[in-house]
Amino acid sequence: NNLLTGKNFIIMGVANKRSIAWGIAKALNEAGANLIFTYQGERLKREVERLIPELNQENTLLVECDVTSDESIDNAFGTIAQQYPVVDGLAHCIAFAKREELTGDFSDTSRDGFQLAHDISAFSLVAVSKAVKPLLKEGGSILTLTYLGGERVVKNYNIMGVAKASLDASVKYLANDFGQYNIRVNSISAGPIRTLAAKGIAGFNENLKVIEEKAPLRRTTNPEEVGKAAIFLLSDLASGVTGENLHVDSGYHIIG
Ligand code: 0WD
Repeated sequence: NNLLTGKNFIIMGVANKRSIAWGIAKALNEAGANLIFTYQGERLKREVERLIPELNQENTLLVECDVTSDESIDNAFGTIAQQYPVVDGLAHCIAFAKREELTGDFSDTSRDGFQLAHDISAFSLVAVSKAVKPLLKEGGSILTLTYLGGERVVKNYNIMGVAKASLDASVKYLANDFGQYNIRVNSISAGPIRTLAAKGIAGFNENLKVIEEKAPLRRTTNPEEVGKAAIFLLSDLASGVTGENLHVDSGYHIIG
């Protein structure tokens, strides 16, 4: 389909082919969008470079952006602005917590681990939203990825759950700030998907088994399904939707 032909989208957080960001990239590519990728460091740059030929993109812009650094964010969006005066949207697919804090008691979270998880997983959305706003000259759509562990207690998700709660609230405040510029801000709450980030969470495989047994669709979610929902939220199909969290989780969130 040609839903997004001629539109420019920034995708942050492709680490490898299993990344949810890559599922979103494939869906946006399929819909005709031009893609701009940001990566965290040299190692991930090579990974993204290897993947890009799978898409039918021309001259894809690849920009380094470490979201823990204001300077890196400024440089990245400055570089993007030089090549793309107008951007139509951004997918923020970034999170991090210390592995040792994704197991055991939440009350054992360190000050440092608490701050780091919030900085990379929640504040980064605020910072990149501010940075991309001047490029969204014709309105636009910002999308982030969240998880059920921010709405209720999910075993071992711990500090990442608390950071996701902060991210979810940030979506609402950003949506309210930016609505007057016809910029929408939404999230997708994805069901558990086996990715690099997910490997850090203790007991992740058991969690997948529970989803297969209990979710209304009786199966886990895949990145392609998140990609399809992303097309909706990032396109004009969702022109009336902002501050929303769309669960793409085989329906698991309704199960008590
Ligand atoms: O089950 C899952 N996998 C779910 C993931 C369920 C629901 C939500 N999510 C969320 C994650 O919390 C995250 O927000 O989806 C988002 C994408 O995560 P992913 O696709 O599961 O994981 P991954 O492929 O590892 O991508 C996350 C990436 C990083 O990868 P690594 O694994 O290298 O930390 O976030 C990026 C990095 O590419 N990232 C950063 N980017 C810029 N600056 C930084 C940073 N400082 N730190 C991490």
